[in-house]
Order: sequence, then C-alpha cells, then structure tokens
Amino acid sequence: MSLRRSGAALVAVALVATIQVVTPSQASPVPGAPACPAFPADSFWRADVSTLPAHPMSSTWVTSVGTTARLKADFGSGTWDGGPIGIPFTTVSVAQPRVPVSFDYADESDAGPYPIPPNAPIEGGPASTGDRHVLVVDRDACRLWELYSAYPQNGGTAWSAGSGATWDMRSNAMRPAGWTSADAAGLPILPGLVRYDEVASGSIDHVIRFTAPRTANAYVWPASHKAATGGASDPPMGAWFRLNAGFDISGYSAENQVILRALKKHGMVLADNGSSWFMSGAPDPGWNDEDLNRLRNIPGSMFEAVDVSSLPQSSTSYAVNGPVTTTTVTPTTSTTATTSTTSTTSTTVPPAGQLVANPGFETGLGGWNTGDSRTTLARTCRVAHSGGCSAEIGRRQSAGDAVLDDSPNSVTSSAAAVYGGSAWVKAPAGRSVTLRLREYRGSRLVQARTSTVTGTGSWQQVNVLLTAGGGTSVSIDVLVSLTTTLKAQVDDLSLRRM
Ligand SMILES: [Ca+2]
Ligand SMILES: [Ca+2]
Repeated sequence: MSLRRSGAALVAVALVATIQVVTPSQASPVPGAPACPAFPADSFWRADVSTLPAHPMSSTWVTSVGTTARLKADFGSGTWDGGPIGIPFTTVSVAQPRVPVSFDYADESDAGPYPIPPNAPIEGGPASTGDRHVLVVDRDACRLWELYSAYPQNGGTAWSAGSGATWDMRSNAMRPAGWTSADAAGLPILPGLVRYDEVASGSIDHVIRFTAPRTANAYVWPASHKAATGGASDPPMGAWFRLNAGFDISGYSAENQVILRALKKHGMVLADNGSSWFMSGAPDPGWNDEDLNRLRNIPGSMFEAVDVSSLPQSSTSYAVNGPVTTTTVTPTTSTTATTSTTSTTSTTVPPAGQLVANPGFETGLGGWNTGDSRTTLARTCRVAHSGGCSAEIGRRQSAGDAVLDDSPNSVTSSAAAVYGGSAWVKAPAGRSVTLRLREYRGSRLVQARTSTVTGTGSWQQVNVLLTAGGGTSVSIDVLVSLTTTLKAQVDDLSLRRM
C-alpha cells in the first residue's frame, strides 16, 4: 500500500489515537465493477519502472522481439473479421449462476463452476478460431474469472475451455509456479488491458500486456508459466519493457500520449506468444482506430528491457517493495507536533487486549479472507469450539496449505509492542497446523513468527508471540496442510497486545 508520508512527525504521548489510513492510489476501477480494485495498489501492475536500471539482456531481447517491428495497439472500435477488436470483458453480480467448465489443461486450471453468463463476450466474436478469451468480473466478490479458448456448450449452460483461472482482485497471491492461466505467462489478462475509459480519464496507471513471437524456455517474476517457443536469446515470459524516457511523444494525439506515458512509467510485460510489440486492450466504441494506428510508427528499437529484480517481495506474491510509508495519525488527545526532516512511522500503540474484530464466526466471516487462491473458506455451524459456528477452510484442486487470513490486518499500527496470537483449530489427524503472525512496514514484510502443531482430529490451541520491530501492521493467519477432500475448522482466534 502506498500511504502518503506525513510532513511532520507527530509525537504521541500515551494517547489513544484514531488511525486514519490514507486511501492508496488505486487503478481506475473496471467499468461495471466500481468497488473492485484492479488488483492491489502495491501489486506489480502499479509499479513505476521509469527509474529502474536496464536489464543486462535488453538489447538481445529487443532484437528478438524486433528492432524494426512496430508497436501495435491490438484493440479498437468496430469489428475485424466479424468480431470486436481486442479482448472484451463483462461484469456480473454475485447472483450470476455458476456453470461447469471442462478444461484441456485441467491440472493447471482452477476448477469450476464459473459465473459465465450465456452471452459472455468472446474475444474475436462467437465464430472466432483465435484465442477466444472470456473475462468475467464478479463485481460483488471482486473476483476475476478468465478462460482461454472458451466455447459455450448447450446454450452456455456449460463451457469448454483450454485453461482457466480465477483471482481475488484484492489479493497479490500468485498462481502456483509452473501453472498456466488463461494466458501463457500465468498472469491475469484483465489488469494489463488498455481501456478506453482510462485513456479518456487522462491516465493509465498500470503495466500493459503485450506479445512477442518467440519466448525462452523460462519465465521470470511476475510470470509463473512459460511457453518455450524460442531459445536462450529470446525473452522469457514476464520480461518487462519500457519506452525510452527520451522518446518524444509531443507529436501524438492526447489519447496516444496517455498510452505512451504509461509505457514510459509502467512499461509492458510479456504475457503471451503473438505478434511483435502487440499491446492488448479492450474493444470500445470510443477508440479512434485511425489514430491508434499512428502508434504503428514506433519501432521496437525505442524500447528497452528493465531490470525489475529489486521489485518482488517474494516469488509467490505480486506485491512489490516500495518506499517506506507511514500512516497519518489524527490524535484525539494532547500531542506535540514537531517539525522533522525525516518522516517517522506512527508510534501509536493499539489498546491492550483483544484486537481481532470477529474471533468466533458467530454471525459471519467478516474480517477474514483466504490467504491464497487455492484456499476455500466457508462458515460452518455444524461444529464450533465455542458458540455455534466456526470457519471451515479447505483446498480446491490440489493439496497444500489452506490459509485463513485476517483482512484487513487486525493491527494497523504495531509500534514496539509484543503481540500474542492464539487460535483453536480442529484439523484431521496428522495434518500440520500453523499459526503465523507477520509484521509489515507499509507493504514490506518485516518478520514472521510461526508455531506449528500436528492435527489430532480434535480441537487444539496454537499460540505464537511476536515482538514488533518498527512495522506498521500485524497480520494473523492460520495455515493447515490439506488435500481437496479434507477440511479443517478454526474458531476463537485471538491477537492481543501484551
Ligand atoms: Ca465460534
Ligand atoms: Ca492479514
């Protein structure tokens, strides 16, 4: 999260303060889903790569994609070959019935059912023989569903597809390494599309998806899958390029300048095999195809590959390292404001005692979410440690850790205090159960403390302590190693400042 720095440090003396979190800059929401961020503000999609060093392989990779091949806006208004130009998407409500989807690559696809409406727009149109991507946003759950090579069956009561993937649009969790998505790079497609509403607003604040004809037998973060259509002198999936800072954009239309500024600041990520330097976008009647075609005079030699090795927080997250950020503190008791040349982290300490807002799941799952896309989360009132209900976690499709995560984090201002976490977990015998506290400074992980026990089939308590070290938030998670047929229940979570 990019929270604004405060100019003056507020020295709080034994106060109970209200923490006012400045809303991070978000991507323009997808039309039709105004409440959903197109992935978190600290995801790689938002990263500014304009000042990062060039990649050592830049000239090799640019040569592979083509120094004389020209930039292409692979989207527009009107139709081409009977279909819309670009990759369309649609939005649905949470009430959209889910339909089964069969996959050619089932072992690397997220299992259905998917909330695909019968009339969902298909890339290239209903008769297309191309990639036939279908992108659907559940605007209530802020969940993205994407299919590749999608064909409706029986009037859309079921679909067949090459592959498919679903993402929580508020999460930075990546797909398992080596898994494809609806894209060859294992990435979501929607957040990388150039949209007309963005250009009309004057700013594209994200990385753009693009294609190249040959890719190495490798992928690099943020990609998680390779297509291996080329060799060692070709860029890997996930390779990141930007338009040279010195490229003069003044002769282009205002709309094209919006795209070109984004290519300088955020750049474009190689996400699929296709024509050289083809940028992906969504079809829209607002596009001026003739004007977009003027981008065609920009050769590949105007681009360079960027070394983004300083960006990732981990190989399993889209989150990027950013500048250290601070919260804005609105004191409610007497404070002394001092002028400082360096901004400091809020020193506010949360009150002693229980900090988890919904520890027992008696009325719902509020304040909790899945820690990754492979976890299922439901509330059950068949079994509970106390009260009548508990949270039940499981795994979809593959074995691994199911993760229950407080969302937002229970502690938003950690200061230098000691925190004790506790959870009651009923896990199948022999499965590992971990309670984890993680401290963050802004979006950067400072430290993690875990405690692991082995499931017994009965309720058991897990405890862990964390001494905060200058972070700004503390997250509590429960991880249980499960298979697709096993469930575990969690109840009576606690996170206390000691
Ligand atoms: Ca309960
Ligand atoms: Ca959390």
